[in-house]
Amino acid sequence: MLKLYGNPPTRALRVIWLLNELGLEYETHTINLLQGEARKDDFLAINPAAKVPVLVDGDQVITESVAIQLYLAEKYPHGGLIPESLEDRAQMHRWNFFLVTEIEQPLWRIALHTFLYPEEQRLQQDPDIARQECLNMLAVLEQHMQGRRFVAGDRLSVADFNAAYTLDWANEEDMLGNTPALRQYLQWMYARPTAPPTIAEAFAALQGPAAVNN
Ligand SMILES: N[C@@H](CCC(=O)N[C@@H](CS)C(=O)NCC(=O)O)C(=O)O
Repeated sequence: MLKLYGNPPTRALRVIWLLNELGLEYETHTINLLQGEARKDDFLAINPAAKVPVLVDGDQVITESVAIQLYLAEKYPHGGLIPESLEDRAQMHRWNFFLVTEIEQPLWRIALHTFLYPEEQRLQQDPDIARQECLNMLAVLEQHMQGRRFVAGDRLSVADFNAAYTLDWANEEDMLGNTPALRQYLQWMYARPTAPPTIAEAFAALQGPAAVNN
């Protein structure tokens, strides 16, 4: 059976969405990052980068959340999540790269320099700079999504599950105020019956029922 290392609210959500969408069974292996479980020898043997998610499929070990999404979509073509035409596939790849390099990258810097790095390593100005960079790139995606239902071509593809998770993250940082098309798109994507918890829901679940009611 497929094994997924990593759990919500991490980037494992990108993979969980694909697994749900394709109706696949899998085992979850929880890795507690805060307790350093990703740095233990048994996990480092699977991913020397000490990061989640990781998918293990028989002898195949795949890291990188978007690479895992693409692997699953190709291996299980019944979902039709890889566009058939070269042109639409190129657009899917274009937006997948854009999402991780232009939108996720500044979001990650904000997380690193506001709470993940020890205080003495945090760069004071970087969160503001990263925020502006991210807003600029969100405006580009907003423009692209005018009148569109899907990121690449005219049907659902891997880029949509990547976009929805990454935009949910941007939403957590309150960055979608000037992007009505992205807010609408996010609503459509999370209305899918296969949608995993949002990042906020996953954090609330980690903190237990009292936190959800607060
Ligand atoms: N580019 C990687 C990033 C993976 C990543 O940074 N995952 C985070 C959790 S969302 C992690 O494991 N962080 C542990 C650390 O950085 O020490 C991917 O998309 O899979």
